[in-house]
Formats: sequence, structure tokens, C-alpha cells
Amino acid sequence: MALLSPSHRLRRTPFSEGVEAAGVKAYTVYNHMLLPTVFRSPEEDYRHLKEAVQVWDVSCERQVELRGPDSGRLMQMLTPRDLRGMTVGQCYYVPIVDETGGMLNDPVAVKLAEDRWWISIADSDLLYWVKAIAHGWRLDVLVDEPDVSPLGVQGPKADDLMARVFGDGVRDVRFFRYGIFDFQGRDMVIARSGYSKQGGFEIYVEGGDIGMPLWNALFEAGKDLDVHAGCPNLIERIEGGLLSYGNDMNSNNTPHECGLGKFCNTHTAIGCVGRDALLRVAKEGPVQKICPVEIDGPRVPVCDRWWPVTVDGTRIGRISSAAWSPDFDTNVAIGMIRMTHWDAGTEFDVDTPDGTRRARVRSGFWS
Ligand code: THG
Repeated sequence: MALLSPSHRLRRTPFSEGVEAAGVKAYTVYNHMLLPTVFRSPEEDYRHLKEAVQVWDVSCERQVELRGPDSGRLMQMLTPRDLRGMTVGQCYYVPIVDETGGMLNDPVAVKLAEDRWWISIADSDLLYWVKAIAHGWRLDVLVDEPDVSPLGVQGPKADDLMARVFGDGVRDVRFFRYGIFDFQGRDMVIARSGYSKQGGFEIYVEGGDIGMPLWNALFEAGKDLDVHAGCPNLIERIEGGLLSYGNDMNSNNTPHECGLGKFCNTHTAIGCVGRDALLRVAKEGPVQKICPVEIDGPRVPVCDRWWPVTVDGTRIGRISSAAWSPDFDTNVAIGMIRMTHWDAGTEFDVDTPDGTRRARVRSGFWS
């Protein structure tokens, strides 16, 4: 593919200078912003992520900020996950649904105060939906995109690197919780979360001006930890079953089809705009579901279009993400598969651009 033409619509990030100096080889566009996808090679990045520590420019995980007395009410209108038990200091992975129960986004919600939230969004223009609901319901809340850019620190040595920059206190931050830590006199929200299964943190960097100083401090502190610039890794996230909005699912899918039913409490999520629709689909159950899939044969090509999944020529699903996995010595994939074929072990054909391949549902790549 040719190069991307830079323009004002394609936003750089506070860390772009560091990303370029680190030798980024490819970008994608996510929330109208640059997101690195490769530094050395997908396989080298994957191996290094599993063995060391990486710093990720995930600024494209833009925040939708809610401020004001109706913030909590608005947040609950957006998601079928019951937020009543959520305390300040917690993060929740939350499906966001429209009035038909269709998935609009799958962000991380960060509760900063009773009257202040960040919604750390996946790749869809969620801001407009949230603003429209706030306005339409005449809610007492301000909805904006603040100057906040998440920086991921991911990998088995993430705790050691973070402790050197922020002190040993960061080690005590629990999964999907955050603490406030100082960097050069600035408060930073630091959560134990991130788009990999290797462990690590996300630093919500407020104010673009402090971006490069923080980037440089992490690389300076981590020299002997083999710290390297990294990015969400396609192979690792498929192995880990982490979904990619716009690739694996979109607004035509319900959370239940996406395997996100465990993040829905539709009966008690009073006020959620998709509640009635979801109560209906939850009762019937979905007729197709996202499944881990193994695809036989040599390395598959890049999956940039859905690949049909067929049995005797009849379409029973689609593959939306796929990559060669060095650790599993097979192609790992994510597919939306009809209920007749979604049990682990069920075999079918996948029409890849390289020809038809035999494939089967797995129970997960780690179980
Ligand atoms: N972190 C933050 N914002 C994000 C992402 C992130 N915005 C975009 C995108 N990623 C949103 N999608 C996801 C997908 C999966 C997870 C988080 C955000 C995730 N899932 C874990 C899992 O499925 O194993 C844990 C979920 C849980 O137990 O609560 O982490 O990565 N800030």
C-alpha cells in the first residue's frame, strides 16, 4: 500500500516525535489519529512484548469527558453494564449501545469523581452520540474531548519500569483501578489496564506539552530493561481474544454476539437507552457469536476484508482478524460464527484471498 498523506484531519499525537525517532514502520488511522502498528516487524514486536516492556502511543484512544451533576446518569444511559457499584478509582470495560442494542463502541470508562468521567473510546465518533443524548434529555452535564492522551506501558517488565519513574506505589495499583501519581509536578491518572494480555499500565497524559518529557523519562529509566517503542500487536491481541471495534464488530452486532454479555446487566442497568432492545435479544440469545478460530496452512495474508466462512458452500460466518502465531504454530483468528457451527472443534472452510483453508473453532488460545 502507498503512504498516507499527512494533513490537518490526520492528527499527530504528543508522542509522534518519539514514535518517529524510534523507527515506526507503519501506521493505521484510529479516531482520525495516527496509531503505530509496526516498529521492527509484527513477529519481533510480538516476541519483545511478551519478554520485556514496551511504551505505546495510544493517544488515539481519545477521551469523551463528562462533567457535571448528571454525568453518572448519562454514563448509565450509554451502557447496559450496571454502574451502581462502581467507585471513584475504578475503570470498567463497557459496551456502549444504541436504541436497538447495536454496539457503538467498546471503551474503558474511568470514574474520576461522582460528577466527572472519562470514556476512553475505540474507533468510532462516540462524542456526537453522547453530546446528542445530553442535549436531547436536557442533562446538566458538559461533554467534551479533553487534551488527554493515553500512553501504554505493556509487558512483563512494566511494573519495574513504572516504579522507576513513578515510585514503588504504582506496583500496588490493582487491575482496572487507577491511582494519581506525580510526574514533574503534574498529576497523572495511571491505571493497570491496556490492550494486551502481558500486563501493564496506561498513563492518561493530560496536556500535550508533557508528552515528550514523559516519553523520554521512560526510555531513559528503562535502558537496561530493553524498553522499546511498541504498539497494539495484532498477533498477541488475537491470541488474547481482545476485540477491535470496526473490525470484529460494529453497530450491526449486539454485545451478546460479541461475547460481551458478561459486561451487561441489562435487567438492572436502568436508564440505558438500548435496554428494551437488549432485554429481548438477551432472552432469545444470539444466533451468531464471536469465536476464536484456528486456520490451517501457511501464514494467512492480511485480513483487510471479511473472509467468508462456509460449509458445503453455504455461508455460516466471517473471519474479521487473522495472523500467523509463532507461539501456537498456526494461524489464529477471530470470526463471527452462526450458532450451528460455534461449538469448539467445529470445522469449516475459510475463503482467504490465497484460496480456501480448513479451519475450526477453538475454545480460546490459552484454554
Ligand atoms: N485502553 C483504554 N482505552 C481503549 C482501549 C484500551 N480504548 C480503545 C480500545 N482499547 C477499547 N477496547 C478494549 C478492548 C478490550 C479491553 C479494553 C478495551 C480489555 N479487556 C480485557 C479482556 O477482555 O480481557 C479486560 C476486561 C475486564 O475484565 O474488565 O482490557 O485498551 N484506556
